[in-house]
Amino acid sequence: MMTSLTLRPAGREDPRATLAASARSLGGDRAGEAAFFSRLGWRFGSISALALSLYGESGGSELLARLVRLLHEDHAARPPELKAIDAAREGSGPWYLKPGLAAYMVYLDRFAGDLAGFRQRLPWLEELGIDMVHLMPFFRSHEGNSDGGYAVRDYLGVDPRYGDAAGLSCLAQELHGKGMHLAADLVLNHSSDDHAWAMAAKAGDEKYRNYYYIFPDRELPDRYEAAMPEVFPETAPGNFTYIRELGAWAMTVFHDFQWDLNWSNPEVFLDMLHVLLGMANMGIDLIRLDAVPYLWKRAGTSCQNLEEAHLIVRLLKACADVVAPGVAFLAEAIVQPREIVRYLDAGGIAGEARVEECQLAYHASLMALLWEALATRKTALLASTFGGETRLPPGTAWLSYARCHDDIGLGYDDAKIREAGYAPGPHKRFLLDFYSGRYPGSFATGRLFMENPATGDARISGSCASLCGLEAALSGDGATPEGARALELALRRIELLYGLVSSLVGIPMVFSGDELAAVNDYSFEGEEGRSDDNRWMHRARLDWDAAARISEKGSVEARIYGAIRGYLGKRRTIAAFAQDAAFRVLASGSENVLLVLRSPKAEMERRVAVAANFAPEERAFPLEALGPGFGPLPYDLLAGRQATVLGGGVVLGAYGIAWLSEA
Ligand code: OTU
Repeated sequence: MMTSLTLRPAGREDPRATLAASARSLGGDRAGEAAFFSRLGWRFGSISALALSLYGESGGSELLARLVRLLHEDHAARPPELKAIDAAREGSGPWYLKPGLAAYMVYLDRFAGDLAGFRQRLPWLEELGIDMVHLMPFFRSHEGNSDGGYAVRDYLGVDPRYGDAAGLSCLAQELHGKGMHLAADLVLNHSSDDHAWAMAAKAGDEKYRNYYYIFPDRELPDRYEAAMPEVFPETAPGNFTYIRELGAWAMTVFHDFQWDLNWSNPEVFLDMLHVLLGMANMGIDLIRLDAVPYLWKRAGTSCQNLEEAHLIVRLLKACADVVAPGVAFLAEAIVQPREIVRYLDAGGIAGEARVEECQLAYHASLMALLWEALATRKTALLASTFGGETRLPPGTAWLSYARCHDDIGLGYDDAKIREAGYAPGPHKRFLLDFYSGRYPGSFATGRLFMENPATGDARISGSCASLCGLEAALSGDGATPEGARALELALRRIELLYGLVSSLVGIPMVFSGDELAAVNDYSFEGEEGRSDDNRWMHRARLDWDAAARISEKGSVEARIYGAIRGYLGKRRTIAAFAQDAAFRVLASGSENVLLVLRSPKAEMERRVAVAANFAPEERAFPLEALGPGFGPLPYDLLAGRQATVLGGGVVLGAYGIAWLSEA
């Protein structure tokens, strides 16, 4: 297939010309081939430089030739309709910057059973205002406990419980037909211990033993352990597991059945690249790179965010640009704020702006800050951290969210915590107590996740609604004035969080169940393989009886569904809330009020100020805080009327949020 292609190391000669000449000699899909070779020429410099710097010692040019052959084959296998989408996307701006784009994260089985059921439920998402669906892991995974599908056994094999590859492609096509997009996980840091590679390793196959980090004794594992934190200290302490069949230790940073893949082995790179391109060829538009900070390990370091992890993402990206240029990457990097942005780094050569790593990343810092502000009622840390963020490089955007399937990690910048007047340790303790309901007067019903007595660390589990106080309010007496107030405040907190997620920055994401204010589900406690992982309490099974209540006036479901649908719908019409519109935190003069000015790219469009009150009582901020342009009575796009201005102060109700438009 590749016989006429001459590979040259990146030198003075223009590889584009060489490759285009090779392309001309090929038959078949001429236009497709020409496009492939033109993109290969465009990205070849990066591909060869990255491959050589990562794997140069393990046979550089041979590896490069195999890599290009793989790209060519996976491109040949790319269905024509996806190539047509690629071509269309290359001609327009990035699809994920489409105005108003909103995402939804959902478990197939908990929402609709399987792929076929999911297609029937699509109208639910369309009605809500969703245009991108992230299906939680659906490839075949570990028997028994599979860590919610994050221990993958067959990277391109759709779990028969959900359907098959054809069903997935049909869903992708249907979504594309509706102008919607599909996101899915590439769990690239580790495979399941019953994946064929791990099985071969256990059977004594040397090649596959080298796919993992396997050590004959504790010498290296102990050196690694000295500097590595633990991800699941309660249920999977340590980062290594003794494997009887191997008579050796495997690196298992997550659970003991999730073996870390050895990305310093180029064979792993090539196989996983093929998996990535295979996913792209199924019609997946956005590939979520699970646990991406962990991709490279070096004894003596935390084994997170190492430079080589970034190089791997860059190499994967350059390769995807050649085969499936319409596909984007989403970084799942739940790490320190300053580390997260590095996965969105844009590089590129003079005059040619292009994204070198991921186009999107979860805004985990914003998520954690929102919960911090809700507990403290104060916006100092949120304002200083969020306000101090630099603008993202062109072509990238945040995915903003309040809740997802994971725990809430309290990842803040210690210096900023001190600036806000707290001590990092006690402040974290307070938040943990608050959200696990131990703090006197807390409204939240949550639990600690993975408490580590050695470090005092823990994270938080619980659904958005329960952490906002709905579970407690519903168990109280709604007929009493206190009960009614507790319910009202809980609902307002949910509205506040989703209102901010929809307007502060980036693309909003709804976590399935939140649109119905689903409270914690404790049935996981009796379920095998789940009882020791309390993240299951916030992974809602969508309650379709509750869903029917969205048309019942006065119901909790109608209220929250209506609010979220309203945010997503209104956001679509507001140029200042575009994914790449600028933001600036303004001084509100109130410790409870966050004030953020959003400015659209086009100057003739109106700016919009987002004002949010984190106190359970009314608050006001001075009209002048908005600066000139908003007039004496700013218009609140959310309420659909002019804001209340009293004595020069803009009034916000308890937990109130307003989207104030320039006159
Ligand atoms: C991810 O999360 C997934 O979202 C989890 O559901 C998986 O269990 C896990 O990977 C293993 O595949 O530690 O507590 O910086 O924080 O990857 C969740 C990223 C996790 C990690 C994150 C991980």
